[in-house]
Amino acid sequence: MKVGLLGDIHGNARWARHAIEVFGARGIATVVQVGDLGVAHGGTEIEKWDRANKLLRVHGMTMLVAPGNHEDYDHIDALEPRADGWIPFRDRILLAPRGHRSELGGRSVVWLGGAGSVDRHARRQRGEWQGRRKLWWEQEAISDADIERAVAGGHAEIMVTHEAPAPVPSIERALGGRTPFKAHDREYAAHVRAALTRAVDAIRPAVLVHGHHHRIVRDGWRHPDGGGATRVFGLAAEYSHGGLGVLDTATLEVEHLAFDTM
Ligand SMILES: [Mn+2]
Repeated sequence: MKVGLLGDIHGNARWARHAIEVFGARGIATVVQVGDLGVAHGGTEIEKWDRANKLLRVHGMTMLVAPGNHEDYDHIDALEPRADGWIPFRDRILLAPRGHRSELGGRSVVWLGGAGSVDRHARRQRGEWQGRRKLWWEQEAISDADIERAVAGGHAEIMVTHEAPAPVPSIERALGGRTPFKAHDREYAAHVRAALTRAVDAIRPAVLVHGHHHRIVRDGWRHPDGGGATRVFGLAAEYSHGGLGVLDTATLEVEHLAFDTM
């Protein structure tokens, strides 16, 4: 089974429509979106997501989402989960609660969204300036209860996350150097990443697919006891090379697609 992979889109419905057309042309029926979808509601957001949902329906496609750190979690928390656990943002756009389990092409999958925002301080401040508009949600952080739920089902072959485990050499290299972010926000983000890493260590998936770092990652996370490694594939963000990908569930290989793919 070929599964479409969609990186962070930050609410860009135009890029989402492009992705749906690309995957539709390849006969793909299931799209995994790795968070920072841009969940929002009210005003023009309603029609925007209704239209994206309609396009998914036209292509007979479903988008499965591991929510990120830039989502309206107050809205997500107000949605009623279905009997199978999926949270319907729309009937074709399903959000995975933290620790959700499903299958893709006969492979076991565990979903664990969330990440700590390194720009937490700036988002709170900008929200204040914009008339107390909410730009940061504390529910973005992965809690101990989230980890317990994720780990409870034991091993899974595939893990879909927003944040990446640590360390992943190519991500650490990219994060090195100067940063505009406050030390306590960087510590907070690292703390959330460490929480995710504990879950990955307990689940030990063969493959982990993530977003958040806005870059192509084709790397690995070594199991701390030296017993093996999880292959780590990161998707880039909207309008970038590697912002789209394809996972072959038979081989567990991931292909990153070029920006101009159609
Ligand atoms: Mn993002």
